[in-house]
Amino acid sequence: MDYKNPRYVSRITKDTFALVLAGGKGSRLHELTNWRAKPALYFGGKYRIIDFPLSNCVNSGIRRIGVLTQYKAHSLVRHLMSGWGHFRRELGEFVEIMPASQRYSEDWYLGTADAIYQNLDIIHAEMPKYVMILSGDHIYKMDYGPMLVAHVESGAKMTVSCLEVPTEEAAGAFGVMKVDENNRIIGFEEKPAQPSEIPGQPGMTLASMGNYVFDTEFLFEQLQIDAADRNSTRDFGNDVIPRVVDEHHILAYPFRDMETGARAYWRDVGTLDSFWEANMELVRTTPSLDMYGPDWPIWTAQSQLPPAKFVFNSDERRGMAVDSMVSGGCIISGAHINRSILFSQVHVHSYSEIDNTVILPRASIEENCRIRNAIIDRGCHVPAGSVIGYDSEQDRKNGFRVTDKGVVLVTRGMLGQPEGFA
Ligand code: ADQ
Ligand code: ADP
Repeated sequence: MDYKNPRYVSRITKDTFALVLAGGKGSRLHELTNWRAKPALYFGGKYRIIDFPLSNCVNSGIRRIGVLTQYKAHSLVRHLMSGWGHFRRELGEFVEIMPASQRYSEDWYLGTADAIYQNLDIIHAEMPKYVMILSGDHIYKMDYGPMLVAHVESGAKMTVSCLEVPTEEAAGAFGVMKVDENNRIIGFEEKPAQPSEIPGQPGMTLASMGNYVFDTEFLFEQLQIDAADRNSTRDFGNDVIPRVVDEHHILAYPFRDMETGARAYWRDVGTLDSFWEANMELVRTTPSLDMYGPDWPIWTAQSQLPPAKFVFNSDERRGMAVDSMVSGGCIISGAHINRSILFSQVHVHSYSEIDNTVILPRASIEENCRIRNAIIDRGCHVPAGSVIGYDSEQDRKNGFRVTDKGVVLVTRGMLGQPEGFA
């Protein structure tokens, strides 16, 4: 192929079908994922995590997208329908929801490879040259075009995107690979307790991001082999990748910052602490994730809401927010908000003080509350005078969840209010 032709990359992205895996449970997020799948988790004041891989696809020119859903998919489906339903099939563009629907077996999706296997006929009907399989769980901005080009030019059958991460972070958490001087993968282990280090870089490990490009024919062939293997857990990381690396040309694609070539921003917000930290990072003066630049917009579903409102209360006490992000439909009346993120339609009433807190949509904080280092779930009604985040023991007694790092999670269930609708 003529890679000097400027249409080269767009021809490859056009020939790609992206499948976003969005069925995961995210069990270390505890009650925050009781009613929603991890990809439906809120992030950054107005987004859900799934918006990041989907926006990456659209910005990269991949416009045939399937989202594989399973666990607690209601709020995810609602979000996809209201925010991502405007693509036009007649132009060859779509975002389609692909729920587990027992088309090939009596089972739900077993592992990630089975989730793709159960949709092979749908993929076949699209006849893409390449299939890109993406995790719906991560926050990052990535142009998938260069990864696809690297895949095509290397002649590999499959390409795995990877990052250099500290070895202690990788242990038990990520798939870990060894590569040769041409980035060909020569060894892969899923979540080893003691990951191997990168030669010449002590303390660092090459980790899989859980994003894969396949030649379509190779994917079909390997998924059939996997389905016939009675010992397989039907997972890409556990079964498919370790099986193919010895016999086939599998490429590692190192993901780097698009502009600087430095270590890229990528967050797996798998725990309450990392969820809280990743949100809190955004209210820094210059956060490492820039969502304000025009060149790589993150799209989302948004409702029609009035602007955020800040009011003096009747005693002339200012309603104000500093070092904070406040979304549409919020009303801050005589309350002080510091280093916090307020999603849409949050109301905070007089004499309340909120610090270092993430407040999800439609929560209301009544008068005279003091809240810090907390995550307040969607729709919580926090009663007047509540004190949260100042005394871990008291917080636990009140039924809230307190993490090792002292972040407090408050959900409707913990407040004795009706749950569900996430
Ligand atoms: P994990 O993230 O632990 O490791 P997994 O739990 O299988 O792997 O989740 C991968 C993606 O698939 C997530 O987006 C999840 O929501 C989704 N998913 C999980 N089970 C599913 C199912 N049955 N149906 C549909 N979707 C499902 C993977 C790789 C590692 C890699 C890390 C990076 O296996 O090698 O290092 O991702 O985070
Ligand atoms: P508080 O009891 O904390 O003072 P209130 O709910 O009484 O909070 O609201 C105080 C002020 O906030 C109101 O006087 C008004 O200016 C503004 N406000 C509250 N709710 C609304 C609303 N629905 N629409 C517009 N402004 C509102």
